[in-house]
Amino acid sequence: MICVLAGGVGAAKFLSGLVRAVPASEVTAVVNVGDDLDLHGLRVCPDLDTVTYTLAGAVNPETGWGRAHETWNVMEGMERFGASTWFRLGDRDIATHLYRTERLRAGAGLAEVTAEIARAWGLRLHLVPATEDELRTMVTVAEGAERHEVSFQEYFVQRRHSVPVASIRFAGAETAYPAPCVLEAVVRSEAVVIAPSNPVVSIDPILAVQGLREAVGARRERVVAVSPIIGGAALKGPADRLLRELGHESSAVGVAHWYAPIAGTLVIDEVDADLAPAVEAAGMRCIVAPAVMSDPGRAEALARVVLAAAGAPVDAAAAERAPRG
Ligand code: FO1
Repeated sequence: MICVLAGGVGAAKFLSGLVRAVPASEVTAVVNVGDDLDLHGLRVCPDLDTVTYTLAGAVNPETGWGRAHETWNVMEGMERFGASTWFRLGDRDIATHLYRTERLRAGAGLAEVTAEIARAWGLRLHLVPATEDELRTMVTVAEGAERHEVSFQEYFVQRRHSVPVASIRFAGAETAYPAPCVLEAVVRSEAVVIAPSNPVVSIDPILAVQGLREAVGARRERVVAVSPIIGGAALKGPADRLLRELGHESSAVGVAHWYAPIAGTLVIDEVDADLAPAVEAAGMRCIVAPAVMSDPGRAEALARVVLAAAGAPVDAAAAERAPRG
């Protein structure tokens, strides 16, 4: 069993590669829920849906989130009423939020509903939210002289993450407990992988769930992180700026300092090869490999590097069975 701590787009790409290297049924993805929001009476779980749609081959390839071949009739209708539509829900995407909300209202837990949705898409990996309890990433933004706290999506989407961040907190973390099977996946897996997600707002909200940071740290020698910062920049999203704004170096070395307490190995891209000594000086074993997942084959190759680094067996037969390309 391989346990992967996952955020959104980068993690989804990595998982697509991982399930070509090992049987999907041996993968448990523990996914961030700090981005979740209640909108128009619906529960929206962006990172869970991004992983689901990507692995199902149904994700919008341009954006990396939402459905492919989407239409926006409901959003147009809502605009007529003057409803807020800055967070855009496509017509196909809304089915997921309707179903999830209906099931949650019927008393089902988010883990159970997530498994139903994954199964409906034919996914064989175990997809589980980090917690079923309320946990929300809150961002204090510095707009001009004043600072105020907004929700993650008000920062990420409404403000296009273009405003400086003064601080981040995970509301509800003190009373957020691991969802069913999460702790077991972390403790019993042969390896724990920190996917190339945003360390600040995608991975840390997972580690903020009670007991998870400790459980991962206890397995440090079997924990392998993949740097989402390549050449000092994030391939997508604000990870580089957030690290800087929060006083860290926006580089593979900054990521090493961020993860060193809980992960024994960091995989960095070849463009950062000269940083390997500094990563090792930060206390992590450093592995240099192609980390830009520009196609499923490269994502698979990266996953194989990570598995080898963790000392986890790769199922060659699964690779043979996996569709190429
Ligand atoms: N990102 C945007 O930049 N604009 C949107 O309108 C938007 C809508 C949206 C709807 C569903 C969903 O699952 C994701 C959506 N995202 C949108 C992306 C989302 O903000 C990010 O994927 C995560 O929250 C960060 O990883």
